[in-house]
Amino acid sequence: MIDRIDQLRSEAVAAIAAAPSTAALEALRVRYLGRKAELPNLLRGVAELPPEVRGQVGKAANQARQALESLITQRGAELEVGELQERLAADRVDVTLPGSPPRPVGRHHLLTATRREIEDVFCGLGFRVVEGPEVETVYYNFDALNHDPAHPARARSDTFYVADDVVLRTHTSPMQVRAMEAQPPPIAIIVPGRTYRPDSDATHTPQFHQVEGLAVDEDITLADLKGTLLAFARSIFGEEREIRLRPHYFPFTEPSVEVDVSCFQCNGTGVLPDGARCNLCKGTAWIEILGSGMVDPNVFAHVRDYGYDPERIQGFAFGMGIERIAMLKHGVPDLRLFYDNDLRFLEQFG
Ligand code: 2U9
Repeated sequence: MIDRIDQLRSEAVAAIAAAPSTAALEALRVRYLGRKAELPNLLRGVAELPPEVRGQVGKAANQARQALESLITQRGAELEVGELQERLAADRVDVTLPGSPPRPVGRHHLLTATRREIEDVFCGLGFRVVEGPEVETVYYNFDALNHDPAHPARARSDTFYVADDVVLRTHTSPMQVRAMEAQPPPIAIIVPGRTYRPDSDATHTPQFHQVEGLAVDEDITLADLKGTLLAFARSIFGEEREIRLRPHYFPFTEPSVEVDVSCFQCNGTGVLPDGARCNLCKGTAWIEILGSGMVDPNVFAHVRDYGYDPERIQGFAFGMGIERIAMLKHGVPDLRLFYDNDLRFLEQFG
């Protein structure tokens, strides 16, 4: 009987030491120490054994049971540690990973990139960016900007009318009037945004984009206008550029000028290195980029009550088409490319 106990004990010791998991260990515990197992059964029968072997067998069986119990406890602890490590390794979440699969990064449309570039230049010169409504009243779009009641731009054929006194703004100038109503001088703002005119051909789309600017103070002169626009032209078209002002007419400025930049293809010579006439400036050495002028006192008269006394203050204003600036700077041959959404065009920029 002692031999059997020793045999059971060594068999169980080997199996417990090799148990691959806590589940397998539990199965071994049932097999060797469970209610129906051989060793406990033997222990229960010890009382019925003859007295001369009772003590020896009881002792051996008891020691075997205790040894197996402590081995199982020890092996169980080992397995639990190992299994916990495995679970931790398998379940680990890397909180530094992106929350969702990375998407391809997009790019700015060339018109957006150009608008931002223009905004950057004027912000650097102390201007603030202001935006306003695209649906405007006739008062802000025309009357307050010194447009004669018979001005041709007011015609139903030249402006999108939403109602008799409401239009899609034909320029961003209305917002400059609103900005003056909101703030006394000095003021220096630029107003980028969508504008609308019912033109549609190779060089006009019914919706286009403008940036207009306005600077008003007691001592603003045409020299400030020229210095500001020279800095702008050089930032956008290159530090070697010059500008020139040509007399013009706009309803809201007096005097008014059109502004040219020296041609950046032929370096302001009108001639290409091979002697051919420059095709960009058509041999004139200059390229028109925008319109501007000193704000007409009649415009200030509309905002006199907001601190703009035409006798005390003066200012300059300018306006440019973002499409035109982008086409010139990047050699875009056709305005419609901006609106076709052809990726072969869009992916060349930004
Ligand atoms: C106020 C007073 C004056 C804004 C100005 C221009 C000249 C101009 C055109 C450029 C090309 C429009 O996009 S375009 O067709 N604009 O030439 N704009 S001065 O003058 C203002 C604006 C607001 C209160």
